[in-house]
Amino acid sequence: MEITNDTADEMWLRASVMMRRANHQTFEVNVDATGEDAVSLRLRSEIVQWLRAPLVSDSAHATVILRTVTAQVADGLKLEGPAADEGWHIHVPALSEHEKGKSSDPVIIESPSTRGLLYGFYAWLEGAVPSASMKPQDKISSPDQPIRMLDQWDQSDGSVERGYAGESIFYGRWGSNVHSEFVNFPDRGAQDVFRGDTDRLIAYARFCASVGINAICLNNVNVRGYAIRFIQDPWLSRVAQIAHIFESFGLSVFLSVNFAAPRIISGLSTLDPCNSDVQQWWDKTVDRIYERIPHFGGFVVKADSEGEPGPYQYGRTHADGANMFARALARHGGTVIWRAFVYNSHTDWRDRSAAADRARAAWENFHDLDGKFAKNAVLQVKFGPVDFQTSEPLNPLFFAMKHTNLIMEFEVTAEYLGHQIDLNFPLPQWEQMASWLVEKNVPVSKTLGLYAPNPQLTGFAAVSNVGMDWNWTGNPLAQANLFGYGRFCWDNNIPTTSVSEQWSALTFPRCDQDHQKTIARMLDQSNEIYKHYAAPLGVGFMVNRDGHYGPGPDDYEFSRWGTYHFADRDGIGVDRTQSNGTGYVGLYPEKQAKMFENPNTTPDDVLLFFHHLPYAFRMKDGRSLIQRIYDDHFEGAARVEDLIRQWNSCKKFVDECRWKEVSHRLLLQQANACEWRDEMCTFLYRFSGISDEHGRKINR
Ligand code: GCW
Repeated sequence: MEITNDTADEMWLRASVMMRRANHQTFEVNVDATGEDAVSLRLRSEIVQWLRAPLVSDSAHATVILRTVTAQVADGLKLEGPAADEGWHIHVPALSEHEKGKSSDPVIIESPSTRGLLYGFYAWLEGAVPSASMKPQDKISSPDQPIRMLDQWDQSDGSVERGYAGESIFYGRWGSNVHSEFVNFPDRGAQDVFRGDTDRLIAYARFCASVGINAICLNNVNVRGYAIRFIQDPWLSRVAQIAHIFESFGLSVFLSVNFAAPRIISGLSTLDPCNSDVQQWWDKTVDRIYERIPHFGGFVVKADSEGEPGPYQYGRTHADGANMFARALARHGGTVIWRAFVYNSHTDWRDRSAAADRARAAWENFHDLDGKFAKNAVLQVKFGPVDFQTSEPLNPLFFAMKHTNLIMEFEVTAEYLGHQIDLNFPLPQWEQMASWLVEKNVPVSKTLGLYAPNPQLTGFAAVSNVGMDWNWTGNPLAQANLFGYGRFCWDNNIPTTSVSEQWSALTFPRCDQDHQKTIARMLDQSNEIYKHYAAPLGVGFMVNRDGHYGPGPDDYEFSRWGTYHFADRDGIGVDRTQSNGTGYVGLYPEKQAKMFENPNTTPDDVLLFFHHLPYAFRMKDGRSLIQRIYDDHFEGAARVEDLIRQWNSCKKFVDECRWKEVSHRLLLQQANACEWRDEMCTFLYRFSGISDEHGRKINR
């Protein structure tokens, strides 16, 4: 199979693809991963395809050598951390020697594992593109987190929950463009099918591996329809085919399961996780999965949340629920990932008590269970306590769980961040969240897993943003978000600018360096710009309820979803203080609690998350709260024009297709930003009666 599929965009491998096409250099490659396991086979085929090079058995004459070594890769160079075995060391000889093909000084890529060799190979390939330097050097790198996972919210009918890039690349509907051999299951008349576009899945798996992603969950956490049956044949055999592709690129494959599957599939009368029939049902199911997928990663479970079934119905805890799956999976080395996104959506906006504060929910449901989860169970906690908003403080559960394996969850998909229409590169947000964990100079790479009972079971997961769109992500620039996520999982402290510049150089290799930097700058500014014109200062959920794009300041305000901003004639924001509010602040360790209790020490970004403040409240910069909100919204909208100007300056360096697609979306973003500005300013002016000091015109 060819590396690129002409119908698919090459994302950040574009530069490498171009290099490959133009390359007249001849390589001779020696690789000591000679086994027949899936990763070794894939590594060898990737090398042959990318370098158009023969594999030679004699390393003495090779120009590129890939070899497995111990963590002590070279004199004085050692791979470290909980995922050291996935790290790599690359030795690049001086360019001139290498060009002359001096076999005495080959490129050397080494790692303790074949998976690490694959990562090292891509890293070398990316670094070897003509625009990047190819100085003689030794580079050594290992991932900060052992779990670097993507969650697909793809559904068996081909739709993607919160997906903004077309249909699922995995599943489709009968009659749409799917390969017929994937359709005819003996389940008579099923409309939902596996798409069977193997080329696209291979391409996606390669993108994931090229940025070090090592785990993937293949279906949405809301497990509906035929997806409930993915754990059984005949669906399981299709899942196994997909799993085989991803495993060959070093990704462990997970499935989301429905807690009620034993009843739905086999008619069991109870789902009580402590009932032996239920346990046995899962044991058998898991056994069958491992017969088909011997390296299966495990399950992801959303229970007792947003209408999904769970252990509460049987008077059991989430640890009871998780441990039932953990027991079944442990016999095969699998893991259960249990989501902490559990809240009661039936609240009343008039109720301002602690019990009605949705921000407390994850903590209330889980903090007591610390230490009660099985060793192969991981708790997956959204970064913020509410729901992937533009600005939230770090979920206090990260401080409370001292004996539990933890994953921090993000969205690469832009659910609340502009639907991949508005430019929004969220790396700064992720880094900020992770940095909150840093204490006493212990880096995030260590703090997240500091107390994990199993240091191998800690890391990040994020909802992916790809679909069948020609460019994978709807907005070609949103490819950077996927790339950035991989880089961030690998190196938790990687500076935003270095990621955006790297991505832009790899993705726009025909662009000159200045304009590559212009594109990178657009990305770097984008998250801040979006935050300026969306819900102000961490108050959250002013988004349109119908799909979460654009303003809807009242949409959630009087609903039962428990996400309120409480704007009224006197002020805006949620009082979560200990002295006067819901007491949420008290869930943090003392240092943070002290900072959040006082509006003058609370970071502006999350000010209204923690405090209900009068419009005249003096901000740190001397402006009144209301003026600051007006100013931010005007500034945010104006800065979108700036983005448009910057993109226009790139026109002659970017192919027409991508240029037009991005231009079109920037215009939509401009309209969206103006709508946010006008609606928010009008909304708050109506309540406060306080005019904008600058007398700017609000259009509505
Ligand atoms: O943010 C909310 C989304 C739901 C999602 C849920 C979750 C998969 O709006 O679409 O459901 O979070 O994370 O479970």
